[in-house]
Amino acid sequence: MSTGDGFKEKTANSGKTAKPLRGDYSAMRDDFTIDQGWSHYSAEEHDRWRRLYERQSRLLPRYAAPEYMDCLSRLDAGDGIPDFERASAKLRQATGWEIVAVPGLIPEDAFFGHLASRRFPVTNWIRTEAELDYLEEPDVFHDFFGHVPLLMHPVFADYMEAYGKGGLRAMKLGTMDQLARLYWYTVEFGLIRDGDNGLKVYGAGILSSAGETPYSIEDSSPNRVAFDLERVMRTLYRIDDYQETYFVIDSYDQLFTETQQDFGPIYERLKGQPAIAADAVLPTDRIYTRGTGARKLGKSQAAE
Ligand code: HBI
Ligand code: FE
Repeated sequence: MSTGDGFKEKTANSGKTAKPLRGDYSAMRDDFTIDQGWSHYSAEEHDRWRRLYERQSRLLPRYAAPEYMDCLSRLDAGDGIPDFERASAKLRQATGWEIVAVPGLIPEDAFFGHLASRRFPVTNWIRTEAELDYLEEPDVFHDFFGHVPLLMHPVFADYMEAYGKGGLRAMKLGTMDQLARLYWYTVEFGLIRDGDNGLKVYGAGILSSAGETPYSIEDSSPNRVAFDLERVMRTLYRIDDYQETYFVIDSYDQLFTETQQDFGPIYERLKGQPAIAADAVLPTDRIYTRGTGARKLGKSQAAE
């Protein structure tokens, strides 16, 4: 087995989490997957899932993209931590995707390799009672409730496979940072225009967060800017707080189309250009809302 502690240090130091990883990586297969161990979940863990699910579900009608809500209901996962095999049967039927259980964060090449083969890695442990509102590493609630539903949507499912293939290419070209920003500002924290109904959430990092779901749509603090691939690929992001800028797509087709082009020339253009601050607004931006930045100001004043 090539992993053991060496991998933990590597991933733990990959900037995603400052602490050693908490999952059980000892039984991992060479592709970094494990058995989910569905029968081992306790009644308390299933109860915690139900409370997280009910709390988030109350927010969905007002804030979530309609396609996400439709897919989530088809997964019928409200009664307890879902059995990945049963959910995979529904996913395969809808879009050919399936879930693979993992102990937590896995190396980028393994992660992209799974996406490129229509397999989504879902962490098999659930957060503790004390982490109900915030945890650093993705747990089964973030991964399943946030990421899995839209894999039932044909166009988004195509985007995720294309993203995985793009990620494998980016690793060879040394342009991982740009690809990670694209993932962050779409798959994790993306907003979408919902016709005349304003902006809605499709990003998993928002949809699995009780606080950031209303914040991303209603709060005056963050910027909301129309999606532009190169702008997103240059823009830094926060891993320790709500986002300072959200990017808005017009449709999932737009996302998929953007990944069909050859990223080579884009990477060439990006090479000479500096990264853009997470709270910046550019003269070239098509702006939905220019944020006040109050959240960041409030925190900095509190820190004084
Ligand atoms: N591993 N299990 C897991 N889940 C992720 O979301 C994940 C990962 N490894 C790497 C990674 N994400 C990021 O590098 C990508 O989001 C770019
Ligand atoms: Fe995620």
